[in-house]
Amino acid sequence: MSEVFKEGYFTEECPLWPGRALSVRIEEVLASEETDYQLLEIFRGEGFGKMLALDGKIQLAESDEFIYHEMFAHVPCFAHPEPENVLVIGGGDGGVVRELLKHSCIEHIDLCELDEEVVNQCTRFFPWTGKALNDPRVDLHFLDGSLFVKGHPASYDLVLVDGPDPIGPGEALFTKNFLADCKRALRPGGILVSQSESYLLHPAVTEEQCRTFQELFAYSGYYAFSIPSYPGGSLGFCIGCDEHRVDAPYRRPIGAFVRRLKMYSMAVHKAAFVLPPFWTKRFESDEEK
Ligand code: SPD
Repeated sequence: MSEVFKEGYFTEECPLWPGRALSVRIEEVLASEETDYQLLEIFRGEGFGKMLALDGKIQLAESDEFIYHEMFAHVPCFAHPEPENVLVIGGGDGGVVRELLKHSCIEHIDLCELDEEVVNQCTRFFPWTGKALNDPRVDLHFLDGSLFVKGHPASYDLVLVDGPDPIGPGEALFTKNFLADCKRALRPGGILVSQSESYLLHPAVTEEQCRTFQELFAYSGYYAFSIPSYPGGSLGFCIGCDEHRVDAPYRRPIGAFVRRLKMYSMAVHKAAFVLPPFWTKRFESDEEK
């Protein structure tokens, strides 16, 4: 049993935000195993429902995963005129794939997840996300995303990097080399999105990621949203495209699609990119400050 299960609580701590912790009272431990790559734990947390943690870091909570996954999938999908072919790196819980599959224009998704056991356990304990991975439009690849994308032909309309924190193996997914490889796998007009932590809790990590996206793409941005199950209660994604802005939708959800969304709307898409001056000033030139 993990050290993070102490006195009936799961506690997440991280050197990226020292001296602070997020604790959740455990109602029931459902799985705890050392896979070939990491410590995987699934438990019921009071107020959050079933939760997944990898190496002591919360990845998923039943109560609010829709916030993360809708914002991750629909912002780039609706910013693109007609995405057909998509690569997801990480995301073995299936949540982002579930949201991508709501777009009838998407014909094919490659999902590259290092740890097959994440898919096995999520399919068992989180069928509402995991079962999306059985869709015939999805191909699963169990290998390191940085190897999969290196030298890959420019064939994707969207590349989505559902990375863990930039500590240990996850660090590679935050490097400029890796993100440049992801960019090279995009077709013209393609969009790259990457989990970029909370600008409130991890400002240095988010700032560096934003600068990398600015260097790589003609148009880039960071969008943020509130989500209580991650430390700091917020998270965000960097997004980049070489052909057009991505901070407003190109298309809009209509009809039955609107009823399948709990988080995403056109207004939420645009609002998520609006950030306060204490943050935007970091990116102003000396003359603008
Ligand atoms: N510190 C928050 C890291 C979130 C990482 N990814 C979550 C995976 C959900 N599909």
